[in-house]
Amino acid sequence: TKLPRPAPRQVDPELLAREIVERLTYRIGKDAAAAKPHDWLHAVILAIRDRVIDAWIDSTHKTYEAQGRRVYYLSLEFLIGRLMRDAASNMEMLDDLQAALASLGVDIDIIAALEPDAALGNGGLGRLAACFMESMATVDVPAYGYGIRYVNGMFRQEISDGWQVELPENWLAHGNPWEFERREASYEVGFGGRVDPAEGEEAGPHQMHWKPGERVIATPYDTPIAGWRGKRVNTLRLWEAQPIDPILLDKFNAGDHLGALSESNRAEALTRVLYPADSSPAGQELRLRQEYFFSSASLQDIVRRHIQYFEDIRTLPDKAAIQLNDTHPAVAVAELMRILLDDHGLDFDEAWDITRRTFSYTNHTLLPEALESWPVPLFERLLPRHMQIVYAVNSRLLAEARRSGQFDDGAIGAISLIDEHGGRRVRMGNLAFAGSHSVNGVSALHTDLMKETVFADLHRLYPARINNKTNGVTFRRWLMQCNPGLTALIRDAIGEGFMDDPEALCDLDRFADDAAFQERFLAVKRANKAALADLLRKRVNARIDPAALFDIQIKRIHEYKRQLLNIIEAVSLYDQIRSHPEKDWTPRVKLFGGKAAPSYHNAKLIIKLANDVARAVNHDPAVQGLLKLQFVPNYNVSMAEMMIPAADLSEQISTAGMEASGTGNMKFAVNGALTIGTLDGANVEMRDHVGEENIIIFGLTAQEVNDRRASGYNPREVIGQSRELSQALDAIASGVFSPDDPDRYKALIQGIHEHDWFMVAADFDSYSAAQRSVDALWKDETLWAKKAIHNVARMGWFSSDRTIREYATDIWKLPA
Ligand code: DL6
Repeated sequence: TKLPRPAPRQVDPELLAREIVERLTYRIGKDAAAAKPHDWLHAVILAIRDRVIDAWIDSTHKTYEAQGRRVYYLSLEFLIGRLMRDAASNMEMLDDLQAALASLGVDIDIIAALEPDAALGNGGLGRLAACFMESMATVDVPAYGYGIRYVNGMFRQEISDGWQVELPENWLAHGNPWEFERREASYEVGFGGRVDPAEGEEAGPHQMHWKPGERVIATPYDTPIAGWRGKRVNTLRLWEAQPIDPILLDKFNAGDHLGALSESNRAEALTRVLYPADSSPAGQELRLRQEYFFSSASLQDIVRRHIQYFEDIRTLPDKAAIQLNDTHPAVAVAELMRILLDDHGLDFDEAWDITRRTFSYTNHTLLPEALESWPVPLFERLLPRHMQIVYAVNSRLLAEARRSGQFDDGAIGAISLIDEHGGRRVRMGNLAFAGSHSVNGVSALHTDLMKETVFADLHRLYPARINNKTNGVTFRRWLMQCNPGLTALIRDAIGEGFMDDPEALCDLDRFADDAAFQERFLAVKRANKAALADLLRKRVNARIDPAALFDIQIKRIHEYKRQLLNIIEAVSLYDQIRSHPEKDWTPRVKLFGGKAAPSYHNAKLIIKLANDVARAVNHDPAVQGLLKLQFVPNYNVSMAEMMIPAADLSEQISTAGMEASGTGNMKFAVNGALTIGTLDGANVEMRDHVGEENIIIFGLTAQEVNDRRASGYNPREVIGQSRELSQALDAIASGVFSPDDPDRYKALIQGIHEHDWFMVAADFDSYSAAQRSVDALWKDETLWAKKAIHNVARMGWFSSDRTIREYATDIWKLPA
């Protein structure tokens, strides 16, 4: 029988205003006179959400009816940011919402700014997962995102006396109107305990019985993610850990009030915090517990759904494509094997075949310190059954490698799931590789390097497995929402086609030389710069001139990303301006933003250096108006949405071969900033798309970096040959910028003299020359505008819709 469904709703401002007031009254319990801005925000979100729900239910029906394959995106991070505008815009109700709120006397900008940034991620990897969720819904891929509902996401950064201070970010403080708790879909997740052979006549030879010593409940919270024009709404399912017994009453009654809550506290600690370590594994046991917790809950959920609809576990790969976002969920490979062997009694080879056909894995970094591995004793204690499975898989893997006859003992050791150097460790990258039918990198260069470095031997064994899927970003958030001025201008020029097909932006190319268009384009940029200047004046009391060139580097602080190169170059420029104030310098504002992992000493020191240099430069009357530095505290998704549309120059200056892709680089270019960058990550493909005359490339290539290191790179010699560089380094090392602690930067600068692992000295002169060419170009406003317009026009390929279509066709094998 057909059950009644609500009729589709029209959107018009009057109706919407009534709906908002109704939510305010009956869900929040206030009338308009008593409502505070937070109440309005909640009421608005509920009104948008209710419309999203209609589309959500339709999408779920459509998926069930199609009986096709679904995608499950497992990620320890989803850096989704604010959702209100995103959802309203994708549901095509933003204009009506604005009008509805205006009729109620509510300022949309004021309430939008109150929505907390859902910062459930560190940086690029987590933000990519958020872009992918939106693009999967947009291109009509039936998908679930699975992750953790951290109570405290990425820390809030304050700057105190120039130093980073980390404070907890409490995004759930006012509740989260977007999510739905689904207690009925909870699962138990076990840890520790013992493993016995399964009993009973039917038990297969590989079947075991794992009796965990500790169990917690995983409860899901679902957030609907609406695609563009509300075509499909997918689900982001985030797990929270809860105790089996919230309170141990016998202990409580015996007077042990704290002991009575110990189990509850232990369970809740599991999903309490996001590890704020970017590109390096948090060594803590808690991290492995988090990884297994969310992998197990997600796998149980996927298998339960499959059995419910398709009954036969053997058809899992036909109905489920599970994408592992980096190695954080790699233990899911062993978990699915456990479920197939122990719960479904399959034999080993069949279980392994199903597993491999179900999983695929994306690698996001080649940094050796970021390749996750866990000490065998820890893994064995926490996951005794999974350890057995890893050994069993490994013995078959190594036997296959030996049989192929191509590998010596060294190569066999590199293929092994167990690293035997020093203490024995389980290599999660190798486990993910072995357990997947597809392994992809995130830019062409990164994928090539994966084949040559970390996975060289596994690639020889399985040459068809590695493939490339160059990252992309969603243009809904990173152009249409964050830059309404530019969006309106583009729409005027080429129509609305680019909103549904970002590659249609190429029509804009023909306006690059159009003087009237250039003028409007520059006016939009100036307005965005003025808005940012205004925000920074309010936030940090910064005085910056919107007429100056805005040169921006925003990303996690890491030595390989080379914020240090940028700061040293700024010191050198400062020096030159003071020596030659009569020259025709291009006025520049250098903005920095980003968080450092709390335990990363040099990264925190680089933040302090940026602030020290800023203080000296900004207070020096000799450079007033020509150079200004500002470190913007607490860089996050919302701040990116303000800074990127205001940028003239985008700094993408990592040591070549070290940035897997970058996605900030793409966001800047589509908003009309020119890139100054190395041939690293996706910069290489950006150059190919925008044209080499429209991007400023400098420095060593990845191959040259390798060759220099191999042939005994001598930074002292390089420094000796560059007067500008040696003067800047000496100034920093001798305490010119840190008179209160002259030795503060001695060791940091000494590192450049002694080994310069990140090739700061090697690239300095080339970077500095590139910056002076930027100065010269800035003086030719017409040429600058032309290049910037070409950037916007030619970046359509970097839409995450394109990336997702490639995943869907090549990896998930969904119908086109
Ligand atoms: O693929 C998304 C993003 C890339 O754009 C960055 O280049 C890369 O550094 C980042 N990787 C990580 C690694 N974390 N771990 N593991 O965040 O991925």
